[in-house]
Amino acid sequence: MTVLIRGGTVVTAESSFRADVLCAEGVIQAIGPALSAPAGAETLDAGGMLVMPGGIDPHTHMELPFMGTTASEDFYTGTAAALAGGTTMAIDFVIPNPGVSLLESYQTWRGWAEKAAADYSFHVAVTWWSEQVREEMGILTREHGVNSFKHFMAYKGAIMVDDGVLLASFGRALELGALCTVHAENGEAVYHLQRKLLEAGITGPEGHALSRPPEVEGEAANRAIAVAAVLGAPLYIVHVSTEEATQAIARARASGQRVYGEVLAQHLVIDESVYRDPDWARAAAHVMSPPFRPKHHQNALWAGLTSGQLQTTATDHCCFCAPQKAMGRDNFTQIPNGTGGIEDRMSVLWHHGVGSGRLTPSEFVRITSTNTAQIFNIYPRKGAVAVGSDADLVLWDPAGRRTISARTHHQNVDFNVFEGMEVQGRAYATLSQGRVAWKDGDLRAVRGAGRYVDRPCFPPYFAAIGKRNDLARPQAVVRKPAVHNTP
Ligand code: URQ
Ligand code: ZN
Ligand code: ZN
Repeated sequence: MTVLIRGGTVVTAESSFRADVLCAEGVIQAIGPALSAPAGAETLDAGGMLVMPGGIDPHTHMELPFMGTTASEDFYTGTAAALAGGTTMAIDFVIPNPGVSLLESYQTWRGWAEKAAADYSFHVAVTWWSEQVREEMGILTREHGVNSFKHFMAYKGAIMVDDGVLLASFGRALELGALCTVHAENGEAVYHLQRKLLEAGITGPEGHALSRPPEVEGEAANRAIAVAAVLGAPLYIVHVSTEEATQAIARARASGQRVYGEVLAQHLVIDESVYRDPDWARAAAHVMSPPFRPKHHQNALWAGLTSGQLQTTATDHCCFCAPQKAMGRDNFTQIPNGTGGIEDRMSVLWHHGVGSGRLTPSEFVRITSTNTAQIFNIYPRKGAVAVGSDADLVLWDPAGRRTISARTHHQNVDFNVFEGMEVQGRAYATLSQGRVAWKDGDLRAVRGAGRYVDRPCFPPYFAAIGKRNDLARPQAVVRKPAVHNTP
């Protein structure tokens, strides 16, 4: 398959420039003015459009077994919907139940993901600790291309881990050259508040937000940062939703600590008023953790992205349909947590980010693709428009308008948290491995075409960390043996 993208403006994390792009055999073969189309090539007219690296979503949960049910989006439908929105790769999560082998769980998730229509990779969650976990982390990094390990500081009684596990696991990951990520909410505080709210007779979705106030995220973010600092380990905090956590990350980064922050498209534009919706199902459809926040937190998150204090954007795409959400009809703690967004992230961020002047087109590319590729060490294979990079590209129509709706989206869920949102900026065409998978409303996703992407350990920033830790290493003090003057 050879595709010539003609007449577009290439936008990278660094710059924008007019150039044609020639793709063949799954990679970018040439970039330059007035390229000629080889015989048999498909030519895409990109006049008036931007040619950007395909979006990378570093946080999804396709077909996740969770809270007594399974997320409704599977690896095929979810990656197909991603392609329709200009996202060409997802990094999903292997989440072993406590006590279950990480390696066996990884093989299970690999099996599920074989149906994917676009490239994918996996963070692996450390949900318990033992010598076996330590050993399997090594095998996963050495033999399976895993370079990131997730830790849930929430979900007490299920997948939550304590500080002892954080210390052991962060230390092990540091040895292996792998990055640790955290879901930063104080799970003990959430559990305590859940009990108090239920005792007070608050059972509706509003209880979910009340049980997870911003302080619960702020405390956990600070604690995870402190644990990482003690060990000299880098840290990545997923779905940062509050001013408190944003400030914690900014303080850590200002001190020279290597901490990265991720923001969900949903948390940037939806606020906690959704939980006061008189319609129970609509309120419950917004139950996710961390919950949607009072509006002022959005300003902090946008400022974090504009200033570079927060680096990546994601969706935490974890979908549950109305009957599933209704499992918590009488008790908000039993509403499966999760919302979707993988198809709409790019449009929402372009409209509210670039359209509002908060982001330049290059900054948009940085936070939707390039930063994620660099942090998870798959750059420039991914997240770049460069000769030799994978031909994962989006032809972005900055003038294209659409109204987001569950009635028209390709996601396998009966609700869209951005329902009714009118956005300007849309994917006109999406190339995955150099093949046109989406073009002007025509979805040509191929089940099983997606590849598992190995992510090597020791990203470039680990070398810097190694030097910094060596400098900080405590030196043994050699003392002369005490001399005792015998009386
Ligand atoms: O916590 C997560 O990231 C997973 C379980 C998805 N659910 C959610 O509410 N964010
Ligand atoms: Zn989470
Ligand atoms: Zn998640």
